[in-house]
Amino acid sequence: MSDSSSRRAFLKNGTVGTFAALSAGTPAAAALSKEQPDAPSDQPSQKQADQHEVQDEYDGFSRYRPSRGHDPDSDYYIGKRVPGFRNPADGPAPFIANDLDKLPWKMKNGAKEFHLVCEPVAREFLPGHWMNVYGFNGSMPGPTIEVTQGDRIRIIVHNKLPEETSVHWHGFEMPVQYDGADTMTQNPIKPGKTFKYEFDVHEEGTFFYHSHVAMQEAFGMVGWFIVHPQKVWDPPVDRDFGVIFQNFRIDPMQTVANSWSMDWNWHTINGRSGPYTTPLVCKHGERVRVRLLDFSPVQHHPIHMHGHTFWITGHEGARIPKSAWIPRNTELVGVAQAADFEFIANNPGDWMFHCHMVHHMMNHMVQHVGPRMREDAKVDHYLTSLDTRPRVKMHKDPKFEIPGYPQKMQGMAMTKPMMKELWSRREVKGMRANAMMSMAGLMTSVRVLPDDLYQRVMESEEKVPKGSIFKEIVKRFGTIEDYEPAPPDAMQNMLNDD
Ligand SMILES: [Cu+2]
Repeated sequence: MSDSSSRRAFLKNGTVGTFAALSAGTPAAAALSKEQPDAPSDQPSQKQADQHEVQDEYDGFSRYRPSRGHDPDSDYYIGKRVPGFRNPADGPAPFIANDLDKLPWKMKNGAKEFHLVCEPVAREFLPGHWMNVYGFNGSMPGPTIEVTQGDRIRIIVHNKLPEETSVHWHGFEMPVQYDGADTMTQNPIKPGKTFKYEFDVHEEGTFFYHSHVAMQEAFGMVGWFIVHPQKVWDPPVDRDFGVIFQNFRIDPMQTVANSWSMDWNWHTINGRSGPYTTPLVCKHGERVRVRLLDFSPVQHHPIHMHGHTFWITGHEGARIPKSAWIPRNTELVGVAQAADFEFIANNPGDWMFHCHMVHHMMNHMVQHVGPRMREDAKVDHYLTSLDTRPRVKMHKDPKFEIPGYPQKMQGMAMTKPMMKELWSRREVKGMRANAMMSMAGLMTSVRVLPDDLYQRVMESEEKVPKGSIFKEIVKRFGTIEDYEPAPPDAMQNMLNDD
């Protein structure tokens, strides 16, 4: 057990001892709670590391139960400056963008050197349903570039697309020749060619990269570019998640986005549609950051989180001074904007985290056609045979053969293999048996789990029955007498047998 986790166990168990004065409400606690966040702001020293102690409660706000605190002007109102368990001396919490890789680098001639490959990509939006999009290094969105403030970086961009491109480093203040805005700042990178971008990163925050060709943006060409600050942001978080929200127009019978469209029917979070989106799993009491980027072609997303109130602590430009942080439960994130949500996970359960636009909470919502899936048609076939597009087989189920919306729309064609794949993921273990029915499009969930349940879900290999984790949370934190488990076979009438 590490020092920090033993301190944590110590504090959670409420053992009386050296730290008894930290109990909320004592004069010492009040003094500490004022002093701690204002600790000297250089690199964390050993002294600071030793000082990183956390409390269960701050000015009436508890990290373990729903609460707001006593005074809206308090630093700790709705958990505003309540620190996570992580010791800032250990550096920033690892950045996690589920379902996306990180782009490796090597130190060369004084710079972190990355190789970024622009290419057509097949992406599995839902189990078994692959869409043909554009991306980077085999992924859409592309792999995450992660650096530290002050780094010099070199990115060699390889163009393996069948057309010209350029890559823009969104938000960075660098020498203009590397801005990637063809043809204003560079010649386009021709197919098969490379281009070198190199600059010093003096900023810190939530950035991203993307093709600077508009139609390629609508094909999905984006990726995270996270810059960790040299000094860990205060207060420290335990989790640092990233989710990229995108819209695509992919007509029935097609697998290729219509990048000219002004309407959108497929929606992805990190390249997957609900319920294939991966839940953000954290432990009860932790401080959590979710960085959210809207890289949809034209539509904005009001992002709502259930069961918690979060603070907006940063935007795509920079970290926001604490005096300007805003508490919300719904934040509107516009196209090409990013927002950093931070909250204390003080309310255990499986909580929806989603765009609140009705049409963004569905998959393949297409007027007069209904929710039809299709088999693969490769992007190269598509582009070379526009007049004779490959036929795509439709599902045989009669309820999907009748045009008409919404009366004939009887749910998504969810096959048994799809359901099996959805439930094979560790992150959904123990959710209610019908949880997958409630998530589509731009929807995912934040799971707040007590330590032992977190261990069962995320770290153990034991079989966890559907609904068992949720029921246990109701038992501990709710009213079990009022709780009805989901009927185990409710998904059956949604299933399409082919
Ligand atoms: Cu939306």
